[in-house]
Amino acid sequence: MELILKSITDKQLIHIAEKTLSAQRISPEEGEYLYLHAELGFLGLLADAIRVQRHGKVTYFNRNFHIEPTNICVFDCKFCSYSRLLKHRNEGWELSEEQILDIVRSYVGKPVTEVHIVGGVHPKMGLMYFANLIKKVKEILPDIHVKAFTAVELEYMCRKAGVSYAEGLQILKDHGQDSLPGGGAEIFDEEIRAQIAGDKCTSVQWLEMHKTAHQLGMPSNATMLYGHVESYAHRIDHMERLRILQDETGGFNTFIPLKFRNKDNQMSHIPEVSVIEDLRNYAVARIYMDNFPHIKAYWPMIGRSVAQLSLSFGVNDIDGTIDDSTKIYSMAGSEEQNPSLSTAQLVELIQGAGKIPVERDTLYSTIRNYNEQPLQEEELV
Ligand code: V47
Ligand code: SF4
Repeated sequence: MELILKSITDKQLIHIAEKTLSAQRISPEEGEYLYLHAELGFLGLLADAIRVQRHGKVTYFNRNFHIEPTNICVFDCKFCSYSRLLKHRNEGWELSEEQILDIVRSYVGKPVTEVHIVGGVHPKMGLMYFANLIKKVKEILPDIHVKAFTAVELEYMCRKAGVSYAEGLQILKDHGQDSLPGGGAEIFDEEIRAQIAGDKCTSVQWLEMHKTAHQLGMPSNATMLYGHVESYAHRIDHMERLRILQDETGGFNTFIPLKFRNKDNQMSHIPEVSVIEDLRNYAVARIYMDNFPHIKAYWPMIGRSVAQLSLSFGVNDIDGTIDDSTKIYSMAGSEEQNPSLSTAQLVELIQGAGKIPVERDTLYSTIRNYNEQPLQEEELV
């Protein structure tokens, strides 16, 4: 790294690299400077140095499945290819409680550790409906970690039920919800948010919901939808607001940059950014988010090859086996039309990138290191 720094003539970049390598936080201006002036190679080396310091070659994944109870939604986010507005509800799906529980039952005896439950915001599926559903999920799979509901869904549920965020989250926690996923954050800048997701919860509400969850002992993740109408300054502003909240609560596990995909939505006229931009973005996120332990590349959205590349640009987690149970990205144009990888395929993908595959639970406790305990023949069936 030092040799490479000597070949760089931009003093500002050298200063940022020195700060980063000595574990000093970079400022929003420096973050924006990286986006504007740093080459992919430089960003990759810096982000990888942080990754190696923190995680060595370890790359985490988990064994999980998704449940999407409905894609009928009262909101109208312009980038969303998945939802069907209430007025087009005949085109959407709405699983009954029994159908949802049947999905859960199909995982009895399988080695999954997490269920991820998110969907459209349906006016008839309220706080107590979901609280009771989670209780029933836990009756079927008592050891499963329930990561459920974005802050957008939670804000609506609490508003409709007439309870505070703390009261609503406590009810869900008492019924078995363990943590929150990171969706619904999009871009916090109020002007951009108004253009792309004007009718759902505000940025302040999103952050308040996660803060309240952390105070109640429910950890969470955070996402950022990038590569549409936002500028680099907006991405830095987004990450800065998260970094400040993380300093206060320490409740975030993972930061997940989500690339905007442009198929079949109201923003289809906006071209998607390049793979180079995806990798630059992962690297800046790793460098900027110094108090986030993990950076995740969500492979169903960027595809397996870019997920492999991202592991050299600061990413140390590639989510889970998924089991073909999410439609959000296939409907938005991802190259992954049936997102499902077996454990053997995930392990191979990570090893193929020269990293060490480690299966984790939702809270990043190690379940198994696959270099030390390789998959056995009988586990491949
Ligand atoms: O909030 C919707 C995004 C998110 C598009 O916490 C789109 O572990 C790109 O948050 N192009 C939901 N993105 C998914 C999500 C998530 C996924 C995996 C893991 C975790 C976690 C969270 O999907 C939405 C929105 O930002 N999204 N449409 C689209 N066209
Ligand atoms: Fe509804 Fe979520 Fe789609 Fe927005 S992103 S329209 S809140 S399902």
